[in-house]
Amino acid sequence: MRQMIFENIHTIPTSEELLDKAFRRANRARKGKTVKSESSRRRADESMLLTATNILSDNLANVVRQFPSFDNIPEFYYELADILVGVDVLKINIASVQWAGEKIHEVGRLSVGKMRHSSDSSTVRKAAYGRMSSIVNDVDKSLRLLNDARNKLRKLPAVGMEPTIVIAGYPNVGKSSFVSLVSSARPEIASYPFTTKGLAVGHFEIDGIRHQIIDTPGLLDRPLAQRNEIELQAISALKHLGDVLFFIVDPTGTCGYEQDEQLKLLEETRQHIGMPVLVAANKSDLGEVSGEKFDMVMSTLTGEGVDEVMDRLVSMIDMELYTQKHEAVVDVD
Ligand SMILES: Nc1nc2c(ncn2[C@@H]2O[C@H](COP(=O)(O)OP(=O)(O)O)[C@@H](O)[C@H]2O)c(=O)[nH]1
Ligand SMILES: [Mg+2]
Repeated sequence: MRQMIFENIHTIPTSEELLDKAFRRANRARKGKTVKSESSRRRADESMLLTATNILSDNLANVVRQFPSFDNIPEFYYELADILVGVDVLKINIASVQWAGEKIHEVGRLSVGKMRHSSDSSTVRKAAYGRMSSIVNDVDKSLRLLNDARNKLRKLPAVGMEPTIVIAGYPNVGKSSFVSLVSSARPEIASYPFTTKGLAVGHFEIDGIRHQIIDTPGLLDRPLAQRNEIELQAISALKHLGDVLFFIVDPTGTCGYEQDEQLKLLEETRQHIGMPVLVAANKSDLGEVSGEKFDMVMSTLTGEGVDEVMDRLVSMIDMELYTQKHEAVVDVD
């Protein structure tokens, strides 16, 4: 199952587009109605006003409804939304739009009431139009901000809720080779802001349970000291996604990095990411590897040790914690 948290938010109209649509429909509602008598004129005005009220309040409510309740989304998405836009900013602007929708509803209702006791229904309607326009124009900034947010948020990766292994290690140690080797199909690339390469997501099944394995090119493959604040947050958001971290070392150094350098990155990553870590030495086909610094030894070229690594990774996933993490998640339609 993939999470659809922000993917389905439609384009959010500007105030001008909203008002245009509402008054155009209202004019159409008048058509076909005779305006010969005062009572028929009033009926036409009433029908126009109701149409405009409904279109505006429904559309504004619809904007609000499309955003998830931020208290119920997985922490991974919460943190990313916070980095990209700011959850407080989102909440404030969503609340403004909600307020506008409710206010318009109220103005419409009161004005229709007023119309019934007035001899000039068209003046009442126009006054109501004016108030509605100014309410909608007042939230134009919020609508634009939410539309920008929507454009950013919908690019967040749609990742599954399966138990998840996150991979780390310097470039060329064999991360991609490992993901390809253990995945049942070609890894999919999920876009992830802050890295042009996206996340490579593979799947496999063990004991009838679907798991996912995620390679994070450009994120967990170099020292944190070279990162800016945003990148650090983007990395730290990964801890909400992963249940276990798999760190691959190439002790042969053919990757172009010394083993000591790689082990330094390991320690940093271990501290920053806050999940259980399994360390494997890869490329065992190239020569003997002394095992003390590594939990496992493998070769993604020959496949040696890979099954054992997989068993170990899966057994390290704390399923109780995993369940807790996902309990709060509600489906968003
Ligand atoms: N000899 C040997 N080469 C490997 C092994 N695993 C990966 N490689 C090679 O190392 C290079 C980098 O591998 P890749 O999976 O792209 O590393 P990544 O940058 O960590 O994703 C490629 O040329 C692979 O063929 C291995 O177990 N043994
Ligand atoms: Mg790679």
